[in-house]
Amino acid sequence: MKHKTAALLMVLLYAFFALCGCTKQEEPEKDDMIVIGMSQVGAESDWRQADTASMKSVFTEANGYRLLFDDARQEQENQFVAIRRFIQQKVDYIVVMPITEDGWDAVLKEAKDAGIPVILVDRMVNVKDDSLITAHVGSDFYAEGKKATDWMKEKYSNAEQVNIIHIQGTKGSTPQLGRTAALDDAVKTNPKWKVIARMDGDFTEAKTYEVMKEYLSNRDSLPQIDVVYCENDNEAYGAIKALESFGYKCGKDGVSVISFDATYNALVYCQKGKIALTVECNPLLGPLVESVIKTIEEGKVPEKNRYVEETAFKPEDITEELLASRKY
Ligand code: GYE
Repeated sequence: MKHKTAALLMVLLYAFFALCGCTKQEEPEKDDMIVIGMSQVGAESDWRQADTASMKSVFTEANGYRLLFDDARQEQENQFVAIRRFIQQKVDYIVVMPITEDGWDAVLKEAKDAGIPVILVDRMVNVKDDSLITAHVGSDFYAEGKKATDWMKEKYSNAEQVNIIHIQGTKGSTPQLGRTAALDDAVKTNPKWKVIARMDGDFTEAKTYEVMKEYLSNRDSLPQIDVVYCENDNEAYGAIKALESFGYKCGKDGVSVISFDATYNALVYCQKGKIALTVECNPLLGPLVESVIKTIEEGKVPEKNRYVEETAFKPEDITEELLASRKY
């Protein structure tokens, strides 16, 4: 009897707390959490995975954030869908790594009309109204490309002719546009440089391996290859694999493979001499995005554009200490 009364009391108490929404399960959302809707490009490269890891390590519940993360799988349309969902969910900030630059006016206007600040990471967008973007953090891709072409100028200063294969990244993306423009400009001012082939590697190893193998399958009728300018590390791995499978030597006295990002594996390739130059592109952008958000939370205006410091590595620059300390 006693037990029955106690059980009844428990049920009544539970019903009472459930009604006023005070039970443990029905705990209201902690409204001091900053909610971030993030639309990431995909997982196409080592760089991208390091970038995602950096974001996820900063925007944790322990740090006061609720992160709604969406992987667009390299499709811009998926980014639009995710952003519209974030707007409906009334997130506090929208963080976007835009795949390509064009086509953003409408969806970003919707975010602005909803009063949600948009922070761009890594890549940029091409919009008529600059006020659609609150801030951008990332790299100066033209400057990265120039580091590569400056190195080429020095390396081939006495060459009669320099034959270049150019493997591009995702067409219309900011890193592709910047790194391509730097090469194009350098080709214009170096009459001995010749782009003998230009292919789309979409920033992936698999695609580059495929297009390079196809190209090299006519090996006997091909001119000499001096440089393969790959717009990221993963493209360089695919290119090296294809070149070696056709008997080409990559490195000193062979083909100079250039890459961008300088992630850990590329540094190892470079140490072995297979990559002649790897230009750094820093993916650890989580802390910078957080500093933009903190600035806004303090009621201040963040810097509109923030570029990260970067360098470039040749085989002789790769020390064991560098490899041991590399975080991506
Ligand atoms: O270089 C490449 C990635 O946008 C900077 O995208 C980024 C580029 C990076 O897939 O590896």
